[in-house]
Amino acid sequence: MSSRPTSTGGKPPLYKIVMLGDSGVGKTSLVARLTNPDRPLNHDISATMGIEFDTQMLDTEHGKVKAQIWDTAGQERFARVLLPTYFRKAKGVILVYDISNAKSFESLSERWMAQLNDHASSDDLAKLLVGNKSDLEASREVTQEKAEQFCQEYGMEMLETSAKSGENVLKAFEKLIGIVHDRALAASKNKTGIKGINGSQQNTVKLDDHNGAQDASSGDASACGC
Ligand code: G3D
Ligand code: MG
Repeated sequence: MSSRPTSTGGKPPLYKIVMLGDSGVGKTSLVARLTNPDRPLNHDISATMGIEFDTQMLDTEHGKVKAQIWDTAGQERFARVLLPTYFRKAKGVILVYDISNAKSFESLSERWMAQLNDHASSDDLAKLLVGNKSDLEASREVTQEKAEQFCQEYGMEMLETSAKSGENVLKAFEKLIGIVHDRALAASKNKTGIKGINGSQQNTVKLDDHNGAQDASSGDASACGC
């Protein structure tokens, strides 16, 4: 209905989103599949510690936006001290578990949701639950019903993906970024109110630039503050 694009012409808004979940669930593979869809899954993660991010242009119902996707580089146990940096100015989070690993699903409520609430104002973050490795149906340990219960409890939507086959990978990122963008547009409308009528498109980008992750729009790691 109100599908007026808001980022036509100008610079597309940039939103930081973060990947969360146990080691081995496929976070890095999902990002790699999105940003390099033709690359085989066989990635070589060097022994880097800390955080890395990649940017990707994505389509939403209301125009193109740029997603800056942050991922823990290396072992998640190093992430604790880096969590404040990790969550700083994030607008969305993808909570990933492995459908063939019940423990990775339990970790979401036992560990990752708590960390999320400790370090980010949860209301400000759009969240998406992703059950990865859907190609491993024969070894499934987490039913869709269980995942749906989780979603109801924490107020989010979910998708099952396979970084291996590519199934639903783009859809998952587009879904989250769509929610993030809609929220930003709504917030921008509220903030600009009547005054914003003249230049709402410009204001959308500017407001987002102030609140978002614009400093690193070039993909320059120096801007991440880590
Ligand atoms: P992480 O970043 O969450 O720690 P990785 O997870 O992306 O490093 O992936 C961990 C392992 O799971 C990798 O296997 C990777 O190839 C595999 N993997 C990731 N996504 C999928 C998927 O959708 N399906 C299947 N079958 N495997 C997947 P290795 O053997 O390299 O450790
Ligand atoms: Mg990883």
